[in-house]
Amino acid sequence: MRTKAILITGANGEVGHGLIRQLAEMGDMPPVIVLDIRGLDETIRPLVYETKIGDILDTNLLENLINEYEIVTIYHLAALLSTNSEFNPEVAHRVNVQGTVNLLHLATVQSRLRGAPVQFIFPSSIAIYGLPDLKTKTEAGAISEDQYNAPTTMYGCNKLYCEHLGRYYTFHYQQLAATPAPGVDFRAVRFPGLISALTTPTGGTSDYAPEMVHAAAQGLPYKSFVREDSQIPFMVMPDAISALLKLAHTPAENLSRRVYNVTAFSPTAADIHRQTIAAFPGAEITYEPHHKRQAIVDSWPVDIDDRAARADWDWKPEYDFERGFGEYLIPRIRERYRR
Ligand code: AKB
Repeated sequence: MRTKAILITGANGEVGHGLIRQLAEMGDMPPVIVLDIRGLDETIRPLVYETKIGDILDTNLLENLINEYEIVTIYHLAALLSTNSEFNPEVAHRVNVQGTVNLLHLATVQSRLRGAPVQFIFPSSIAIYGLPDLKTKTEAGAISEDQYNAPTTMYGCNKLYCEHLGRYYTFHYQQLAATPAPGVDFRAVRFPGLISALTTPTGGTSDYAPEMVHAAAQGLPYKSFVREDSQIPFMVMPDAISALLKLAHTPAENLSRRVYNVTAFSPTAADIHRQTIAAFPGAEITYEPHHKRQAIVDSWPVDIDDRAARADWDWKPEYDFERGFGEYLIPRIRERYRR
């Protein structure tokens, strides 16, 4: 018989680290298998049942997974982020979209084999939003899921399209077949910028926030690529993991939608600077805005309305800006760089 399992793709990324640790602490979960193109960091490798080193574009590898495991839930975290995707948009499309289609197909095959929909948990992003100018961004304030869906990056386009794919695979897959397949149980959160104490981001445009704090903690100078007044929503990593797990454990009948905004606080780069200096007084932080990366950040909303998530699955962040820095980020980052 196949082993029942949870599959995490892109497990070696920032969210993957946090998710694996949290799932391991929960204990009463199916074994976790991970798929990552770079393997798995040795600090978390003991926490998973098996590590598969491979590419989500390798359909043979994915088919073999079906033979080995009865996958009941997929956390599909593998993606090229917004800045990296702009250097090679077609590669980003292949990884972010075709990779997701490959995983959605795997999920439909597994759903048919087990006679029940496989849960497909997908991290979307505020990158799916596109505000046309700063005046509109400021006046719009906290926007809801269905406003300004006009991304200006390949990554944002990829994430928005994958949200629609998830809805299709959940409600309309092979709708003309004589006996339609059970489909999948797709659910997505649109993450704001994420700040982790344990890992540093790779290739995002919201990276200025974690980069600033991690540089200061190491006594390194930091040159911000955005202006001081740049403002977008953020949350600390523990709340991001909590959002994924709460959404995954919510009965489908409670969901009024399949894509939800979640957020915690919306600091300016100057606010982050002030918190960083308070923790690391000697920190050397300057500003040299990168015109094009700044334009991406300016196209993202100043805040997002997460009332639907709060209503449907009792979402609320544990950490606001002050607590996020004072009780999570600074103590854990100090500990990390003290070693
Ligand atoms: C990025 O900056 O690309 C990501 C995101 C906001 O989704 N961190």
